Amino acid sequence: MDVVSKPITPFDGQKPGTSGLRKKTRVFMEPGYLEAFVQSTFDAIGGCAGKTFVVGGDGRYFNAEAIQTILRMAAANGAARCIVGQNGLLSTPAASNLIRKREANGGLILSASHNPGGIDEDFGIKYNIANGGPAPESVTAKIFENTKGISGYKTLGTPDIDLSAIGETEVGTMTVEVVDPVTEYAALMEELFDFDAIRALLAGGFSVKFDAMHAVTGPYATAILEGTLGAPAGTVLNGIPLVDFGKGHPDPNPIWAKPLVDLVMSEDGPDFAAASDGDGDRNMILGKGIYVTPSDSLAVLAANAHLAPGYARGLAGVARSMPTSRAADRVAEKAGINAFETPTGWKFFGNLLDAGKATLCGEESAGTGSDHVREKDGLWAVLLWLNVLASRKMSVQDVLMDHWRTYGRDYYSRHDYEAVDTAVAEAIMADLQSLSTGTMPEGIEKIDSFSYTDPVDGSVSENQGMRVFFEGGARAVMRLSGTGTEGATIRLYLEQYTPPDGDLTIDTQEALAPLVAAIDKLTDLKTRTGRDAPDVMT
Ligand code: G16
Repeated sequence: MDVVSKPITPFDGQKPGTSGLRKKTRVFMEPGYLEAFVQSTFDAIGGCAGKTFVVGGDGRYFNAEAIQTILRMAAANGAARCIVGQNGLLSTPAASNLIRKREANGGLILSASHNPGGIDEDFGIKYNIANGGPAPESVTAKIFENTKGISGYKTLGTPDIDLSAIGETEVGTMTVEVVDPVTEYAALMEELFDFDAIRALLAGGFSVKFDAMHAVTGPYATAILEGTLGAPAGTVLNGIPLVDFGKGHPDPNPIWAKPLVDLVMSEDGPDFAAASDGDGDRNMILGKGIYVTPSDSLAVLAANAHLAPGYARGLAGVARSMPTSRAADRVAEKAGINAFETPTGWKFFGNLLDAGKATLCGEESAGTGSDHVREKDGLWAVLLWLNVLASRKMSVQDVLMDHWRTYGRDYYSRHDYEAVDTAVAEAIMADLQSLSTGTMPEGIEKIDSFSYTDPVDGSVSENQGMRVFFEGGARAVMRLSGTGTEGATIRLYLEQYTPPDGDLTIDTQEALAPLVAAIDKLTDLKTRTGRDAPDVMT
């Protein structure tokens, strides 16, 4: 085996964000760019000698080429085995599951999640550790340090490996094992959920549509929903993964999955509909005539998870990211279980799940998951909802109303201002920070910057977003996205609680309008960004 050492000079800005390194595809295609990051990762984890990795991605443009580069580099760095999804495909939760099931040392996942794919769109890579979850900040910080001083990388001069056939191939001294991307994941879902009950629900005429958005969940949803559970053919929409996701944004929210939302809002729409994103870790849940916000979805699932066999023994606790609404906390309080508030980023849930402190986790950004893997999981959320509906024999709308009548309703929305000039965005945040000290403006109880101390390892993460607490209990949060690839994205998260005996059916944006006005007065957001309205409202 001829290991080749190639010299390179460091690239600026290879700092992993909320979820790995995300950049424009053309940036990743610059000679040596991907290699510099991958070698820095291998060096940060103490080398590859004798190790096993899982490698796969969401199938977007450059996925296939990047995997070949990674396999050659892993072999040259001494790895023993790489387990790769057939044709390079693995959803993020399926990759997490494979890392755990096969006791791999880690995994490299190629995705820019819900961002569009294509040569002029986005690409990304992240490293997951042996528990199947995203590398914690201690590891990503080391990777970034290494990128700054890197001088070369190791590779092999071998030809591309055929990833279309299941089986094993040798690359130098490393074995490449190509596996079916769906099999292990589907088996896990069958362990967790009452498939007989879901099958009976579907057989009884309960109609479902699942929009895979031309992304990676297509094969998973087709095999499980239409195959094992017997939903009619055509239940899965846009089920073939495409390198450019059909030129869409594979982002399951009411803007980018509008056709699906229109469908459930129509007279003859399905009883239940859902969508997942580029790499299969996000979800959107809809019922006939209703959109379930991710924060409510987490709370409803927390209150009902015991109806699924995998969670029948109850939950140890529920964790949510700080900007997620406090609906889940109300469920935890009533049930007498732990409630945790973490910074944005699934990596912060890893320790809580490993330590058995939390069982369910969720984020406002359409992510829900549990201790079955160490990533959020789109299709898992869909199956848990179906299990709950099969067991309670109620519509989505009735389940939600019943929930609000029990716990009250947290009216909630996120407003995004995208591609804002970075200096302007940073100045808005800095000014808000400076308002946190001194006399509070009228109507505001407290402004603070969220910082988190991990209850398991004691690590501290500071500056995780500005929180504004209003008199009367409303809350607004402002932070800059860590996943964008162009300028800055300002995220404004708005939340207003109404008790069970209050008005539970106000239009969300109407309910939150006074809060939007108060924040605009406080920050001058619209004038400073030059926008009349947000680009996205979830
Ligand atoms: C990633 C992270 C999530 C986070 C989301 C948005 O999701 O895994 O934890 O909530 O980004 O982050 P930000 O607000 O910083 O843009 P995904 O689905 O993009 O991998």
